[in-house]
Amino acid sequence: MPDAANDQKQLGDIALDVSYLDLSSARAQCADISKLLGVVGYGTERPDFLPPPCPFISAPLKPTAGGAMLELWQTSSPCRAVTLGPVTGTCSDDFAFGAIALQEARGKDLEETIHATYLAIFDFLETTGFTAPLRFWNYLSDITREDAGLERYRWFNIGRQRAFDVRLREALPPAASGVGGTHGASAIYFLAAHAPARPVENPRQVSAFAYPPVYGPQSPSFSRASIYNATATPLMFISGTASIIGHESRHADDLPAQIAETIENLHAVIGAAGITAPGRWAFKIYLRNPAFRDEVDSALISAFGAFFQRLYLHGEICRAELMLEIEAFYTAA
Ligand code: 3EB
Repeated sequence: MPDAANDQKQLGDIALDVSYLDLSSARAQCADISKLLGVVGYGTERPDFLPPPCPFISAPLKPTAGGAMLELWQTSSPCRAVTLGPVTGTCSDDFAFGAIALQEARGKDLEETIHATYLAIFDFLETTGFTAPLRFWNYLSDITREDAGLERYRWFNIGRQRAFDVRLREALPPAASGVGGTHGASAIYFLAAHAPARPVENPRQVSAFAYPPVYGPQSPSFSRASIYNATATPLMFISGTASIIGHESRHADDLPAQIAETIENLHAVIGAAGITAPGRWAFKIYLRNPAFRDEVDSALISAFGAFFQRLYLHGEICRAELMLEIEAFYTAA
């Protein structure tokens, strides 16, 4: 079983799609970048075969299988590159993609860096007319380390929310993932559209933005999932999902139980979104220990079948007791 099972379908009517590919498979896909929104690298810097206009960011996470993997976001209309401040991005008719490699900072400086970065993202969104962020990925180095009296993830949450307070047009935050990098610079990337997605919460969990102060002075600003219906085929973005019930982590040090609880949470949020139609799924799985991979993979196959993409990454989950976190992207087929 390859680390990322991948069926090479044509995009056709699908307005947005992701592929997780190794370098040799990606090479062919990158020959024509006209509909490529952007590329994220895991365990690799920018590949030499990727033409310069296409945005690329190297994420500070490595594939659990070793080697390199690329995440390719493709759409069905032509993409043009747009760079604005620290954001390198693209716009198609329906979607925008952007990425920022962060300067390392500590403590209050980290809060300021995150605040400035999110303000720059909103500048990009306003300038391009893609005013609705659909999905953020936040990969933060040393995410659980304490810096100047506060955990780095908590400084991050304060900086992000300060930007959302003044610039986010929607009442509820978009879907997101927040994961600790294992090497190299922190990175943020995002997808945006002209109209917002509909936020979806998980009935088994307290909304992250309503977490009590025990998790930090500023609760994390993300929705558990969102549904985007403005394209011909509905899309669903599921945020990083872990073994959390209510607001509490469950099953510390019990891998099988954390896997089962995480899958229950995925089912719950899919149910809350009302997704029943068959479609294409892509899962990104963050593992505290690469050795967890086979056990998680068999559980995911039992739960969802083998015909979807899976990308396994070694990352630090933002609570010390959590062993894995799973995010997903769905497009009705
Ligand atoms: C949690 O449920 C796990 O801060 O953007 C998951 C998804 C997590 C997104 C974020 C954090 C974020 O609290 C961590």
